[in-house]
Amino acid sequence: MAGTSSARIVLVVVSGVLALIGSAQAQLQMNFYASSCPKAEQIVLDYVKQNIPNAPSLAASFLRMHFHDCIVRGCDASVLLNSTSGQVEKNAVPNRTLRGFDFIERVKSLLEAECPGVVSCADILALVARDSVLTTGDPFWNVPTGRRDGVISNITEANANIPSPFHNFTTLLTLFSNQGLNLTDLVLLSGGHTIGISHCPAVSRRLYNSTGAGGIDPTMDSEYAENLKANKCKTASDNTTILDMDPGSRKTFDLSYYSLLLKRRGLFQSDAALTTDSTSLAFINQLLTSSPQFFFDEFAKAMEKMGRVNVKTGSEGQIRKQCALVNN
Ligand code: HEM
Ligand SMILES: *[C@@H]1O[C@H](CO)[C@@H](O)[C@H](O)[C@H]1NC(C)=O
Ligand SMILES: *[C@@H]1O[C@H](CO)[C@@H](O)[C@H](O)[C@H]1NC(C)=O
Ligand SMILES: *[C@@H]1O[C@H](CO)[C@@H](O)[C@H](O)[C@H]1NC(C)=O
Ligand SMILES: *[C@@H]1O[C@H](CO)[C@@H](O)[C@H](O)[C@H]1NC(C)=O
Ligand SMILES: *[C@@H]1O[C@H](CO)[C@@H](O)[C@H](O)[C@H]1NC(C)=O
Ligand SMILES: *[C@@H]1O[C@H](CO)[C@@H](O)[C@H](O)[C@H]1NC(C)=O
Ligand SMILES: CC(=O)N[C@H]1CO[C@H](CO)[C@@H](O)[C@@H]1O
Repeated sequence: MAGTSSARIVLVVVSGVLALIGSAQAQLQMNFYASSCPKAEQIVLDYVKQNIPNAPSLAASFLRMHFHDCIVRGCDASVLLNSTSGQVEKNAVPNRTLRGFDFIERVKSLLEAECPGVVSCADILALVARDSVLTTGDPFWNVPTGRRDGVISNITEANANIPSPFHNFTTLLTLFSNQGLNLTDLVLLSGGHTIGISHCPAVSRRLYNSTGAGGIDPTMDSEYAENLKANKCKTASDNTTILDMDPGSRKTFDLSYYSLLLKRRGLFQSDAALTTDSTSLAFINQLLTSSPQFFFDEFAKAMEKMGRVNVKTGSEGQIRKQCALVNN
């Protein structure tokens, strides 16, 4: 009896240690490429610093691209893959407005020249997103590295997992929870909408096809809605006009996104939805009554957490040679 149970304890201890080793291997770490490609992170940063000032609007696109990558099959650069079938994530509705794929590919080619086959596209995207947002001033977040690239990209999964601007709070929280992200992460990461642009189709329904007067969504500030109809989305079918996500402050990472939400001037139903849940609303109020630095610090934690979603590490996946193509 005693022999069996001590053997059992040994087994438990041994498997515990193995699990620890396993999970240690499976973790991202700061400066993962320190010995395999010491200049990697500097090369990314230099390229971003040199080129984002010529195309500053790409910073927002990379932040969004990183999110779309992580929320479908984990942060594995699946969003970057091309296909001849037109059935990859890139082709999914929410991805049609992503910009900057060629920029990522150019960073990749610099890193392939420096250390071939070492730095993953998933890490490159995570670093480019962080470094390019930092060109707006704030915030900074840690990007532990060691992600590996996936080999599958599937349009159906992108359409199913990427939240839509028409989703309500329950659906948004479900989609985030499916990836191990919680309500706090949902509110903080939605704060990414403090920078960048959108197009009319994401908001037309709220302007032209809702239950309120003139087809306006009654949960949207009517003055804001009338203004968008008069000056931006002049017809219900406009699919080209660009809108600021955070009018007046789309280039600055700040709290104004949350202030607008309380004024019922969130652009999408999904933005407005954050005020429909009492816990979420209380957190928005907390953000607004704290210093911007509190938002930056919390946002940074949420970004680091998002960057760990279902990552492939160790010997999983591969290190692509080109970000748009699986190695053959
Ligand atoms: C919560 C659910 C979310 C929904 C429903 C959503 C939806 C959208 C939509 C519809 C656009 C406009 C696309 C266009 O028409 O061009 C957009 C833009 C953007 N989103 Fe989100 N998003 C969500 C969460 C996030 C998160 C978590 C981040 C990053 C942390 C993010 C960052 C951005 C950025 C930076 C833009 C501007 C992109 C640009 O300027 O090209 N979004 N989002
Ligand atoms: C894409 O994913 C969907 C849903 O998981 C699955 O039914 C479909 O077979 C996948 N497509 C391919 C080409 O693997
Ligand atoms: C949210 O949307 C889902 C899917 O459209 C729907 O089933 C659900 O009833 C909605 N929830 C609320 C609270 O409106
Ligand atoms: C969400 O997770 C973070 C840790 O990642 C935690 O600090 C926060 O309290 C959680 N929020 C909720 C609503 O559970
Ligand atoms: C208006 O909304 C209804 C119900 O949501 C939908 O069936 C219809 O297709 C929409 N019309 C337009 C022009 O978007
Ligand atoms: C915009 O709408 C026009 C006319 O309906 C259509 O031909 C075009 O493909 C649409 N463009 C996009 C980007 O969806
Ligand atoms: C991937 O597709 C884009 C857009 O169609 C194209 O510009 C790019 O050259 C392709 N990349 C590769 C490596 O084939
Ligand atoms: C950036 C990108 O790849 N956009 C594609 C999104 O999907 C549409 C339609 O499937 C393609 O035409 C775009 O090229």
